Amino acid sequence: MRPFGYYRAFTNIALIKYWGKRNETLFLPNTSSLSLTLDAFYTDTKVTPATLQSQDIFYLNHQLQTSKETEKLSKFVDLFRKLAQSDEKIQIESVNHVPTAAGLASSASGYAALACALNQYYQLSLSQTELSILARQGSGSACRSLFGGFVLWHKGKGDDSLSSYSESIDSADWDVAMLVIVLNQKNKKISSRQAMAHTVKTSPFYAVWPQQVDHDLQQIIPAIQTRDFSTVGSITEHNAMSMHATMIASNPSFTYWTPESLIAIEAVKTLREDLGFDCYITMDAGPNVKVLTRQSQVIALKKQLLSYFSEEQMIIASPGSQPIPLKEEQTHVFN
Ligand code: 2P0
Repeated sequence: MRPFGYYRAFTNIALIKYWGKRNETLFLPNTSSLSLTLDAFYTDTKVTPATLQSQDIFYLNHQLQTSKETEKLSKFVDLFRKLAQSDEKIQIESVNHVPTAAGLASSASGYAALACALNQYYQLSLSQTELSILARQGSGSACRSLFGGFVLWHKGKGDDSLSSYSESIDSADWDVAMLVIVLNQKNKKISSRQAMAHTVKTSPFYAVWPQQVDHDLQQIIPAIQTRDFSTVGSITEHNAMSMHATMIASNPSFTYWTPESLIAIEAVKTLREDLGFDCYITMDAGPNVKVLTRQSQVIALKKQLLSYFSEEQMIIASPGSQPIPLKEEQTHVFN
């Protein structure tokens, strides 16, 4: 039978953020971080032998990618080829299932899906933990998408790659949801990779960031375990605001926030303070605002936010699972 790998991996949103690397080659972070995997956004990735064996071939959303893009991915595939003692070239077809123009990062689900598809293709039988270590070397946040629910990515020690992996700490099969408010990207986007390096180098506020992350993790993990939603929410919101403060304090300063982001932040705070919704904000390397809320309140919350944003701008997500294998007959998504 012709070798084949085909997986779906879900994206994740950090509640305690990863911002800054201690080793840029191995993607080793300065701090641990914690995320929630979401069911609404995912990547499907298929790996098959390359038609011509001279080079890897990469299609993203049905478009053949440039040799520069493909080379980046080939370096990642080399990690698996080394383990499989293979020099075979492959074809990778990835489709991101993220609503059009959502501007949500897909590198987390992308590298997680690719790691799983390569594991299957090369019949490596690697564990989820081992796959999280490999996915990390494609994009840091990808290592958290190897698991479902609430996921902790351990920062690890020194330059020891094997010490920095993720694990699921709670399945999140309780009253948890996320409402993603999709906003326009007006500023020129600075990649998160460049942005975090710039923050580490120039922001005086970055000096206190690792201590804050340690403190936030110590508080949020027991709150998740006891399902203390409002504590989980307030730590999440404060952690995100603090990460963005480190960026604003970098030199030259920058921010991913837009005027619409501020409108969303204020609206969510008003609904919490005036109407008693359990809703808390988090934001990443873009203007979109994600609202951590209760599954039991998310529809009513979305209704309230319709006075600010359109139906199409708001996407409800539930906790997602670890990556799932797809069957060959499901390849219709590639047609
Ligand atoms: C996170 N972000 O924890 C943080 C919060 C964005 C803000 O991880 O350089 O694409 O590939 O390791 O994982 C986005 O950065 O960066 C990210 P690389 P990545 O989710």
